[in-house]
Amino acid sequence: MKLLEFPHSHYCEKARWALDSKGLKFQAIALMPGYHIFTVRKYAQDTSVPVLLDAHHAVQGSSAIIDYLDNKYPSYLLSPKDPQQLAYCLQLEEQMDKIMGENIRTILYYSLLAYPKFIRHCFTHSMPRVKQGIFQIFYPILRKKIYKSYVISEEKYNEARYNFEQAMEEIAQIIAQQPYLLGDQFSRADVSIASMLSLLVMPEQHPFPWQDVPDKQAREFLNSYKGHPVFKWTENIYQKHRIRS
Ligand SMILES: N[C@@H](CCC(=O)N[C@@H](CS)C(=O)NCC(=O)O)C(=O)O
Repeated sequence: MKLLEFPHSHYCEKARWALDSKGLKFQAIALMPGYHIFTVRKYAQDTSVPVLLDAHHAVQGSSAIIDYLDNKYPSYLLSPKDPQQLAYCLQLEEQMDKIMGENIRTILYYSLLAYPKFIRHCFTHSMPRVKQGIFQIFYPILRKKIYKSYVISEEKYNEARYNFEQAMEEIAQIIAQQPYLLGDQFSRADVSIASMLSLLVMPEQHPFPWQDVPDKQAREFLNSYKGHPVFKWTENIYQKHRIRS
C-alpha cells in the first residue's frame, strides 16, 4: 500500500495512524505541493491528500481511508459497532476535522508562511536536496496560494482563533467525564481529534521530525495551550495508542 501525503499534514497523520493501528505496512510518499495535483488527479477527483493506494483502489480523504480500512481489515476496528455510537462518532469526527483541523491550519500558516525554511522542512524534509531546492525556488508562488486557500485574511485568522478555542472547550467537557471520546472505548474519534491536535502538541510518537517554531506569535499560541486538559489528553492518547508499524 502507498499513502500519498504531505508529511506534516494532520489529515495525513490521521490516515497513517489508522494504517499503523492495524499493523499494516505502507509506503508514505511525500508529494511536492503544487505539483501534487498532477499525481493526485491520476487517482482521485479532488486534489487533496491523503490518498491511499491499495492494489486497484484509490481512497481519498482521511475519514474515507478509515472506512475503507475498517471494512477491509476488520480484525481491529476503529469504528464502533453500535449504530448509535457510530453515528455520534462520525458526526464528532467530521465536526472536529473541520473546526479543529481547518482552524489550526489557518492559525499556524498565518504566522509561519513568513519562514520559508520552516515550511520547506514541513513539506520536503524526506525529499532529496534537489527537490528541496525546487521547493525553495517556487516558494513565493506557493506561499501566496497557501495564504489564499487557508488563511485568507486577518479577520479569518481571528475567527479561527475563536472557533478553535470553542472546539477545545467542547472536547474538554467530554474528556472530563471519561478517558476516550466515546467513553471507555478507543475509537476513530480519538485518532481524528488527537491527529488534528498533533500540530499543537507535537508529540514525540508522531513520525514527523518536529522543528522549533521560529515565530513568536505562533509560539505564544502553542504555549497558551500547554496546560490545557485537551493538550494533556492528546499527549496521553499518543503515548498509549500511537504505535508505529
Ligand atoms: N477532509 C480531508 C482534508 C484533506 C486536506 O485538507 N488536505 C490538504 C493538506 S492538509 C491538502 O491536500 N491540500 C492541497 C489540496 O487540496 O490540493 C481529509 O480528511 O483528508
